[in-house]
Amino acid sequence: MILYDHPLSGNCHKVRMLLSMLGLKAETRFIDVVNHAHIGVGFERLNPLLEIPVLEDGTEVIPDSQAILVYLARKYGPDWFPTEAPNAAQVVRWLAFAAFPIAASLQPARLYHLIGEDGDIQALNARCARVLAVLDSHLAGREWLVVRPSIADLACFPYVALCGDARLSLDPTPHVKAWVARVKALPGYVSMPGLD
Ligand SMILES: N[C@@H](CCC(=O)N[C@@H](CS)C(=O)NCC(=O)O)C(=O)O
Repeated sequence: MILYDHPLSGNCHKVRMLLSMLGLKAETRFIDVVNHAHIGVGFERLNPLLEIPVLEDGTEVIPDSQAILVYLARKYGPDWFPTEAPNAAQVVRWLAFAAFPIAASLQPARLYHLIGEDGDIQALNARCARVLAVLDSHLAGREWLVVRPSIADLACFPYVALCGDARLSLDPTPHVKAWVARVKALPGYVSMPGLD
């Protein structure tokens, strides 16, 4: 398996966590998305959107962190993606939450501070607060986003847990803070810069 990766990418980290939790090894290929060095060098054959992560597993090429989590769970770790209809639907709901609300708030707020990416930081901070409040009320009285640890938790985890890079605190959302600690305690958990 090959993971096209950048060590500071939270989206790549979702995949690194699941690979490790499943005891799978992947060769990593560094893709310098920060300096746009992946444009015009053939990377678009792997992902026409020019985004990482991309996973290659034999002849399969899977772009998008959520899609990769689904692939890895279905193929190598079925416990991570419940199949009963209500739980499967809830997992997809939180994969979508990672792909849209989190990707439009915590991810760009982090990049604004970390690498000086353009953005309206006040608007982003307001969106981050809403996203964290939604998660906090869902996690009140629950340990995991869906009945047990699943790819839903891994999809939502990185940019929430990396909120210090976005100069945000989890103190106002104690249920989210406790969930972050639970994810970090899962067997096979791996860290990345900004998470400790
Ligand atoms: N929906 C995608 C988003 C991936 C994404 O935002 N990747 C960023 C790095 S974390 C990227 O490759 N950006 C490069 C660019 O936009 O040029 C996923 O979940 O994998």
